[in-house]
Amino acid sequence: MSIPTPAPSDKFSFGLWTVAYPGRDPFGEPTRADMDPIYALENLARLGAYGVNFHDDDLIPFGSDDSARDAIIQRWKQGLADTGLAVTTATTNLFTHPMFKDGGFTSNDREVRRFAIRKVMRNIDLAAELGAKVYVCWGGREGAESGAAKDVAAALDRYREAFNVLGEFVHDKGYDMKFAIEPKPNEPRGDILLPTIGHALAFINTLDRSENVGVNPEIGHEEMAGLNAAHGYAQALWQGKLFHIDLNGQNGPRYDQDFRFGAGNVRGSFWVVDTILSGGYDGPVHFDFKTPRTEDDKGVWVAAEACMTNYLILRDKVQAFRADPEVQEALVAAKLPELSVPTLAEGEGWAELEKAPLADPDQLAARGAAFEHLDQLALEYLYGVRGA
Ligand SMILES: [Mn+2]
Repeated sequence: MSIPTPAPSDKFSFGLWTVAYPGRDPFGEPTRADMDPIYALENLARLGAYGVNFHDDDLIPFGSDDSARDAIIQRWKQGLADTGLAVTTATTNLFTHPMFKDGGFTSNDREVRRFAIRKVMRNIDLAAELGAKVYVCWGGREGAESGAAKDVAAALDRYREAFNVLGEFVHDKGYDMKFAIEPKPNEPRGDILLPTIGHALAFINTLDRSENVGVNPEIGHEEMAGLNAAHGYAQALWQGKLFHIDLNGQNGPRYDQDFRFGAGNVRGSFWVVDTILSGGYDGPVHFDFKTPRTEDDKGVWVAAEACMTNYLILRDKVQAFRADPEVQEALVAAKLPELSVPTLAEGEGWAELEKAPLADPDQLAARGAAFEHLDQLALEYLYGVRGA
C-alpha cells in the first residue's frame, strides 16, 4: 500500500501544547524555542489536520492583563479563520502554576480551589465562544505522594463539588458543551485521583449532571497502569461515555512517554483503532503526544504528520481485517457471535436454569477456543503480509 495522506475529513486534531512542546523535562532545559501559536496553526493545516485544542495558558500566558488577553484572542481567531482549523476542545491548566502544587479542585487549600474553579469558568467562556463542544479536564495535580496528607473521601467530595458547579455554569450559560475527564495513574503526582477509566466512570455516576460528563481516555495513561487501553475505550463506549480520545504511544508501565501515535505498543494501537471504529466513535481523532527533545522544529512536524499517517495505516489494516471472509470464519469458530446471545433464554429465570440439563463438564473442557488462529490473522494484517 502507498503511504496515506491525511485530510480534514479524517477529523484529526492536535493540542497546541503537543506541537509547541519545547522539550523541557525534569532533568533538562528546553531543546526547542517557544512556538508562536499561529505558526502551529499554519503547519497543522498544511499537514491536513482538522482541529486544534488548547489549555488557557498555552494561548494566553498566565497573568496577562485584559487588553493583552483580548489581543491574543483576536489574533488567534484570525489564525483559525485563515487556516480553517476548528477548535474541537479546550481545557484548563491547573498544574503548572506553583499555587496548584497540591491540586486545583482538590487542593487542601480552599482559596486555591476557588481560584481553580474560576480559572476553568473563564476558559469555558472562551471555549464556547470558539465553538468547542467538549471541555477536557485532566487533574494531574489532584493526588498525593503521602498517606495522611490527603483525605481521599473529602478530596472526592470537593472534586464532585467542582464538577457540579461547572455543570451548573455550562447549563445556566446555555452552552452546548460536555465535559470529558482524562484519567491518569501517576505523574506528576505520585498517585493521582481518578487514575483509570474505570475510576472516572464510577465517579461520573455520582455527579448532578452526569449525563453531561464522560471520559477522554489516553492510550499512554492506561498503559502506564499496565492496563489494556482498548478494553478501557470499549467500556467507555459501552456506557455511552467516550466523549473524546487522546491517542499517543507508550511502551508499558514507566514514565509518561507521550510518543507519536503508533510508535509505542503497536499491537495495542491496532486494537484501539478497531475498538473506536467498531464502537461508532465519531468525534475528533485527537493526538496528545510530545515530540522527543532530540528533535528540532523539522522533527516536530515529522512526528505530527506521522501521528495521522499511522492512524490511517492502522485504520486501513483494521478495516481490511474485519472485511476478510477468513476472519469472519475465524470469528465464528471463536464463538464471537455466540457471545452476543443472552446466557438465559427468553422467559427463563434462575429457577428454570436450576432445573435445566447442563452440558458435560469434560466435553466443555475439551473444546478449544480457536483464539490463536484469529489473533494470528490480525497480526498478519499488522505485519503487512495480508491485505497489502
Ligand atoms: Mn492527554
